Amino acid sequence: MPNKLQIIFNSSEIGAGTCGASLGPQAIVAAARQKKSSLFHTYKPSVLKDWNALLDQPSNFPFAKRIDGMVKVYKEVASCVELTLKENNFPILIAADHCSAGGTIKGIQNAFPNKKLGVLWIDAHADLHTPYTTPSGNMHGMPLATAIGTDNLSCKRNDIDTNTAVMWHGLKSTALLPENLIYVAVRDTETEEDSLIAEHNIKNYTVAELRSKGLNSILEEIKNRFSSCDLVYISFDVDSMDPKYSSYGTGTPVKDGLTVKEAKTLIMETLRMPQTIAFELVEVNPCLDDQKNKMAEIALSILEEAISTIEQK
Ligand SMILES: [Mn+2]
Repeated sequence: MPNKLQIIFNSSEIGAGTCGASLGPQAIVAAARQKKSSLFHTYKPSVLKDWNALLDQPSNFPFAKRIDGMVKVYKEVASCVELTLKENNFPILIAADHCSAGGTIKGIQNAFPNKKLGVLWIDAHADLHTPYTTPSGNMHGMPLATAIGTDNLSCKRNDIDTNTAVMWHGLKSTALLPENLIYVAVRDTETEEDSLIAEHNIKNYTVAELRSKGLNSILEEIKNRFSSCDLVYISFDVDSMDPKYSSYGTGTPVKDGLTVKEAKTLIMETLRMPQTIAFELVEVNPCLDDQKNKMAEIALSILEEAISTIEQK
């Protein structure tokens, strides 16, 4: 059982293609204040440094934009997560772009180098691109490639410069074995990612499978798949949810996603697993919201439920 919870705000958005996700954590704070919640008084967030000023100038690295800043972001996130876990506290990260998760996974590995990690990745996207395969150069599509330590050279489409190659190599680790990665709701992938998913036989619970088998049976399967893992980390991108049930307040919304209730059930039941030691929520972008601050309000309600679930562990 963890001693206590530690909320961590990471406002880095240098990995995203659309700006505004850096305002996500503060939009969630605004939603809490609006409903007179004292959540952020009870759990005072640690606020990480960001390198978002890099967005005010062109990037020199077209196939891994602002990777010079991303190296720093990974270190910042990893060291905070490592420290939080070593103090036997439960980290809850509220982050802007999903690249944050690459730092989180590194931090977990640094805290527990000999333990086997499982990752539940709830997202519309597979985030398995590398600088060698990316069509956009946006690094928020790459965190899982760094965590499993792949270049995916068999699908190479870009010739990258030496600086990018060296920095990319530094971000990679073997913190996560592909067989211990489970996707939920991934539905917007590119062929280079599909090839890695097939090569490593990575399981993706599609929204259709989840509805046909039922959430309870999917959760049983997830528990079985994680039974050989010592630790579990949940990485939740709000774009896993269908914009028609949530809102368009996220950088890359994709239709046909989860309902808010399905997302909550998946997260809460996985949080109840004894091995689960970290949770992250990412990609709330209030600049893009078509319904005032609705995505942040939904994120807040997920956060509140997650906290009460962890408190009961
Ligand atoms: Mn996503």
